[in-house]
Amino acid sequence: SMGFSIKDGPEVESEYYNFESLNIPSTHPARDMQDTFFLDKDADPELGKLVMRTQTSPVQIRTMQELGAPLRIIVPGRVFRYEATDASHDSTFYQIEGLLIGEKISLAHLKGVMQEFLSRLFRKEVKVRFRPGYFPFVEPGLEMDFACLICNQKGCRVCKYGGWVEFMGAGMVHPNVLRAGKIDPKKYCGWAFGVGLTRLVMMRYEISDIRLLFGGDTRFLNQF
Ligand code: 2U9
Repeated sequence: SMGFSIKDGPEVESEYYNFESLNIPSTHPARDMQDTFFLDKDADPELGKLVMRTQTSPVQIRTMQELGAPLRIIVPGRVFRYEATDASHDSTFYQIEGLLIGEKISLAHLKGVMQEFLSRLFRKEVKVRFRPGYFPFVEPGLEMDFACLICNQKGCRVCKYGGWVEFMGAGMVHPNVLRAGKIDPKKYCGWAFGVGLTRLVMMRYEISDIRLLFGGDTRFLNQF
């Protein structure tokens, strides 16, 4: 209802779309074998090795190349990380990312869109705030919190007694990333955001161990 289209794309990606095009150089720690599932096959000489996508962002690059600017899309999907599992980490989880590209777009638009999104999701006014953050694909980058709805900011377990719940990362799309998407950074700019959907689900249903969601135990899954 805010004019975003929903897009999806491959879960097996090339190093180029998963990393290089997103301004993540080969020296970046995220490229380490400890963090990424690599397949034995190469994509093609120019696109590098095949990997399980670590975020849905390659879909945004592909869509920029396909449709150009202006653009307004939401990209939900499954992503993969090669890491030890514990109650809050699993090797598979869901993300929702968003991308808005146009002329004279600012972070004020992002704040408005996210405030509206959360208010509709929770069916009441929700306050949000920005904090500085760093992600290679955006500049400036930021993290966004919302005012805790469980305790009205009085302090509870969900907000760890701070009154704010960490919600997502976001920022203005880096000019290198726009160029990778064949969009002219002199004419267009925009923002992107990423939300860990699985984390939101855990909060919504008070699930204390992420592994329950993909563990395949039907006694747990049947309640939904
Ligand atoms: C393009 C350009 C920029 C998407 C972004 C984040 C910040 C972020 C995390 C949220 C929780 C990953 O699931 S998580 O662990 N994501 O913090 N994502 S900006 O930025 C993009 C995406 C695509 C072309």
